[in-house]
Amino acid sequence: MTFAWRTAGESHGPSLVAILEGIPAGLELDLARANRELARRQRGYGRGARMQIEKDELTLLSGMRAGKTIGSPLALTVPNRDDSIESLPVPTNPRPGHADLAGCQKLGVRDPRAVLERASARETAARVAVAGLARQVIEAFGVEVFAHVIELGGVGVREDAFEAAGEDRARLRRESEFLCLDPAAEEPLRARVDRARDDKDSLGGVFEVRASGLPPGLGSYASGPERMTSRLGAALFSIPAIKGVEFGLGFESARRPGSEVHDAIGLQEGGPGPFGRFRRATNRAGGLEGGMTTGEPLVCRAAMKPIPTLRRGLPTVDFETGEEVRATYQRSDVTSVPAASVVGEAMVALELTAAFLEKFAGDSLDQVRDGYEAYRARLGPL
Ligand code: EPS
Repeated sequence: MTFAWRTAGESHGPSLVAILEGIPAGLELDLARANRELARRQRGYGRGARMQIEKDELTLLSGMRAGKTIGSPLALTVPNRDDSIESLPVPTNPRPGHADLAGCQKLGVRDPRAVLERASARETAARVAVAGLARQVIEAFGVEVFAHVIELGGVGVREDAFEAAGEDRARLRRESEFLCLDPAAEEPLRARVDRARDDKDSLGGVFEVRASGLPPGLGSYASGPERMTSRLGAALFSIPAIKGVEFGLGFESARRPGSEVHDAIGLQEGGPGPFGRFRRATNRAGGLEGGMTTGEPLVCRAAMKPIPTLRRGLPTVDFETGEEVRATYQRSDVTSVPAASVVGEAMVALELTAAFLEKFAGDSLDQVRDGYEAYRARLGPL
């Protein structure tokens, strides 16, 4: 079965739901692993009242027997505690920056709730649940995907935060209110969010996603849409509010001469490593060349705009009166960049899983492993 997933559900409907197919049979699935990701998505300093209400947890309805996948579609739900969709007021004006106005025009209605219930970033909880299951395939082959916040409201963490954190990174991120890796940045970040809250404003930021343990050759140089760069870019841009994505040096590579951009190819000391005998002294490409993974760590960053629901209400127009008014405020987050980093990690993990299962296709995990081992063996002399 081809790898594919889809979500459904409104922000204040009874439940978010998702179907995931193409996971090979015989994978031991750890549901708690996925629920930990859901809990992490709810975290972060600057989130609003909704996260106090919800306790996102998935229920798996199909695709598993005796703790293992059976090769059939996995169906899951993440119920909403706030399921008040039928009683919530209809906003009389569209919020600038949200899907409200273009969505109303698209549907030919003056009911932003018809649009915002699905356009809300609440949908990303379903994606995190799907990824929390799917990524267990690539984790079984040693692939680790890790996201952390590197900037929020213009306040940055130290540039070498990932390297400096080393093996402590999971702990540092767990202990951070911003899911970042620089303890010294916590205080200025908190102050920045407090100031925005006092100003009745909202804040965006940047997160970084890294993936290690990837074999070279995932993706394709042969067709544009199959390039890993296209696929990962689309995956990250599919997250609401993402305005920019870069890989490796990204925009900076446009400013440098070629000799300071490309990663020289050398030989590994001590013979073939897990993925052949070639090694890069640098990884400015961020683990992608020619639309394929290089075997070096994948490094990508995504920029998130501030949430468009502001306590101070941005200028807009009332649908009924045609008068210029301030957008209605019900509740929202001051920032959800930490949550977005969890979603970004999930989207990258999903796309890598898809590409991995395309290259090493198999109906069972054993068959996938056979393909993977044969590929690795061929990389030995290469
Ligand atoms: C979200 C739930 C929403 C928002 C947020 C994402 O809850 P509510 O709208 O009921 O307060 O907190 O939605 C947005 C940021 C947005 O722009 O729509 C969640 O679960 O992540």
